[in-house]
Amino acid sequence: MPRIRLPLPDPEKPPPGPFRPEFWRSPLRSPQLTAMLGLVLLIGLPAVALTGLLSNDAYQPGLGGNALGRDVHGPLDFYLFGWPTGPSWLYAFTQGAHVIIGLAVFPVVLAKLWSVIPRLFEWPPVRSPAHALERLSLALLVGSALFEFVTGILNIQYWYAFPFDFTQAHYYGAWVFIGALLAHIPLKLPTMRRSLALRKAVLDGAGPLASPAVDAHARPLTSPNPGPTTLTRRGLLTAVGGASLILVLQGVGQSVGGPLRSLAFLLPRGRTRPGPLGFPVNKTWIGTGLHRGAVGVKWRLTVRGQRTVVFTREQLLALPQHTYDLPIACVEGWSTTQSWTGVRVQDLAALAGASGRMMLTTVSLEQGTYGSATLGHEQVSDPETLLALRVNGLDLPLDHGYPARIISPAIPGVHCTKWVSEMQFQTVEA
Ligand SMILES: Nc1nc2c(c(=O)[nH]1)N[C@H]1C(S)=C(S)[C@@H](COP(=O)(O)O)O[C@H]1N2
Ligand SMILES: [Mo]
Repeated sequence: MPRIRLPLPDPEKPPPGPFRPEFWRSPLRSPQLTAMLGLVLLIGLPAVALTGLLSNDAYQPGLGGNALGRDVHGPLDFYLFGWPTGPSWLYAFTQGAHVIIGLAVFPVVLAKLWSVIPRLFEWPPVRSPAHALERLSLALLVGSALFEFVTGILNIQYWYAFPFDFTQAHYYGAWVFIGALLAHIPLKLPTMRRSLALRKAVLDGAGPLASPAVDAHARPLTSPNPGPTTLTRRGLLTAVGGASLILVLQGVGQSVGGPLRSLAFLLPRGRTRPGPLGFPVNKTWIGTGLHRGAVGVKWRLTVRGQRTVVFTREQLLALPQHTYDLPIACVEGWSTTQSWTGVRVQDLAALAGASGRMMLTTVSLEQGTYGSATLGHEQVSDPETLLALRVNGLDLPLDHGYPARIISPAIPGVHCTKWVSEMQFQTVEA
């Protein structure tokens, strides 16, 4: 058998173009720049990941029909705790933080990728099995980071430009990202610390910068053939920081709302389409395509527990009414607190003979993804969880879910079903 020889690339002779170190001419690239950006991401990225996992928990995907929307759960579908109902602004806070910090670090991620781009064209592309593994983990890290940021930002703009389900893709993409990040941090932490220490030594007057020799094989980030300086490093960092700040203002305007809402120049809801009471409408009544008659005098609410009870809106209004200030906090990051009045979900459970640890499935007149949601025991047993009939002292507007909608403290807005027609209480094991 003749030995087959693969034409291995000559390590000394990279093909022309980006594979040659002198192709990369920016005088700004250096291990120190990469380390500074890395330090910001070392704090920012775990914060985004953690608040994202909290958001997943708040969606209560373990309950039928919620979030991941699957009945079969894989090994990564774990939820550490039942989502609490207090403080009522909890989800508005964690999700606002997820969106704001995510927006803030996005320009830093792009700058960091720019700072290491010569490494993408290392020559030879693969030196050893270990090197191949390292490059694969980097490909997963960069790919999943870009995927998470792009899908997240498109999603908060309500631009569903992708053919797959956002929640599932963003959730499983996050696990790829978290795994790759956990592998990357311990590998690169020593390099980052050495680069920052070196920078400090230079600032303290210890002499000219020398690249820290951490990995002798890796392509140096500093250009061997630097072009003229057109932007200082401080100028670059100011531009990146400025971009972050603008996006943070957008995020704060969107999440905190109120007068700050006018800051949110990218806001897809509320600025361009304020609701009838001046707070955002996610899906409008017209958007459901339902017939007006469906919410007229013929509308009934069916409540199923041990027995089935049917209510007209007048009968619901004749039950004890309670008023609470509660936020609607959407996964897209916006939130708004209003004063809701209606019947306690607890009271409706009692009228249908349901008791003990319960979960509740709400069904809307509207069918489809948002037409049903499940609330867990924590929500059902909270006295502030209402079937709201009125908001800010007025009958619910059609756009906000007339004749009746769910409102419950600290949960994602997507669980606050509008145009409710049926409530099903089920007893669950403790
Ligand atoms: N039937 C139905 N209920 C719904 C929705 C919907 O599209 N259809 N959107 C949900 C989402 S995602 C949010 S954030 C809130 C928004 O409530 P609002 O439109 O009254 O602000 O309603 C929730 N309830
Ligand atoms: Mo939402």
